[in-house]
Amino acid sequence: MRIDAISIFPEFFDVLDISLLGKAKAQDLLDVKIHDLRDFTDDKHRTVDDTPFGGGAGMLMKAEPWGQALDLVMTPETIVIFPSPAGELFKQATAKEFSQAKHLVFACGRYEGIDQRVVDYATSNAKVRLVSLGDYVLNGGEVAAVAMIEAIARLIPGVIGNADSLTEESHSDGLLEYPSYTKPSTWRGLEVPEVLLGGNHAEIAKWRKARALERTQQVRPELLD
Ligand code: 6GU
Repeated sequence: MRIDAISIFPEFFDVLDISLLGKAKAQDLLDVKIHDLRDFTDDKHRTVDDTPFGGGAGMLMKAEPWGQALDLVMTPETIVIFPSPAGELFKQATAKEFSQAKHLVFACGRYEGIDQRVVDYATSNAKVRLVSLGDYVLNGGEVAAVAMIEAIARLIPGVIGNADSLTEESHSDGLLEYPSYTKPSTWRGLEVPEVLLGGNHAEIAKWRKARALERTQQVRPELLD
């Protein structure tokens, strides 16, 4: 998969060189290119923002640097993702869907957002999604994009060595994951549940399903609706 990200803070993406994703990049399962939006300005101050028409607080990102940057990376098959608290919720199903794409572009805005015509322009030339991590506000799209890239990339075949670990985890079956334990079986007076110490796999599966349901009911009941 090819991923381009456009940002005025390319350093936010340095963490993608660490751990599994770094390995995936090294193995060419993942080709990530980060673009500095200021490279697409043509004034001495490399200006990317301006005041909003109609007034209001803060600054908006100007359209033309985005136009130049998108023209460089966007094709009709590209999914252009605008991280935004005003977008659809990013879920495991979204990560799964995006993991099957050939090319993603993350267009990371700062300040109060990007001139709407940039989204409209991208919509005319590619597939576009506005996507939010959740109901809170970040200072820009970079941290959200890094989180989404990690969630997406780990679903690409070969990125995670043990594919079984993808099917057992939280959200893969719509439930939160059951609790897990490792050795020793007694630690500081706390015991591992008895059923896990025997080898009855049917009983273990039943116990895990019950704990997953119980935990989901307690902390995320809306997931059961
Ligand atoms: Cl994707 N962007 C920003 N700026 N804030 C957010 C978000 C995204 N998701 C939740 N809050």
